[in-house]
Amino acid sequence: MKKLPTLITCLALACSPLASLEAQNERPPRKEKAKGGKGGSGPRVNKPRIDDTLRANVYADNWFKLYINGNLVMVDSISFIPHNVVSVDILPEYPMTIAVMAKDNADLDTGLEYNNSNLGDGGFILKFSDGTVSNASWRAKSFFHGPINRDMENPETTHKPIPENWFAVDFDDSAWENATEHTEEAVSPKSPFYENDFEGAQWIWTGDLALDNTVLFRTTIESPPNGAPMPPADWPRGHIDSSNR
Ligand SMILES: [Ca+2]
Ligand SMILES: [Ca+2]
Repeated sequence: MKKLPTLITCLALACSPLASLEAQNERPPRKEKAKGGKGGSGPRVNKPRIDDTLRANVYADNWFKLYINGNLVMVDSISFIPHNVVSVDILPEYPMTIAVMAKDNADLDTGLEYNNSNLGDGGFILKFSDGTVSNASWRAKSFFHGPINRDMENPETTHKPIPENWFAVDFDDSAWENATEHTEEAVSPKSPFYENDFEGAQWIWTGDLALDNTVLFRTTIESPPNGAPMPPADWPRGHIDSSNR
């Protein structure tokens, strides 16, 4: 019987979805590190913790890479099939410019797949745990189209050069069209999609799900869409140099 009050507390508070949300927003104070403890020397730095990160869920038919504020943070590790969800933890940074290259599986010369026997289609969807979702407010532009006029007998394609700085924060995407939202039926996602949280997100592409094969998307998120507090301005924002140096 001694355990009962603990159980009731759990049922009433911590186990309800609302309570767990509140618990996330009221994070416990950081433990002060004892002087002379393990770690580097120097002035105390307000460092982010793992529970300061966002969970990013992304699914692309067939492949994507994603930049946040000019830094590469996600790459689909499976180039074509099976279709997969990529989930990573990212440190929020607002305003947050998200830039995505998404590719349908398509031969660069014919626009077809499976040894030029098939016309495939694309699709992209994203949700971050701060409430960021893909939708028609994003900008989109196709850089690889074909087969032109769906001609599978004599397939021809067009390519536009991809701007060198397409993922930069200050890249001008104002001439790009808005992304087109597509139905789940049209994209027909495979099983991993249903095992991850994409609630509220929309499937996006250009207007042509079948013939536009390489699509760039961009959007900027000014503040957490779910109303969460802005991250501290004094978090260290260093970036690892991934070159072979
Ligand atoms: Ca295609
Ligand atoms: Ca495809």
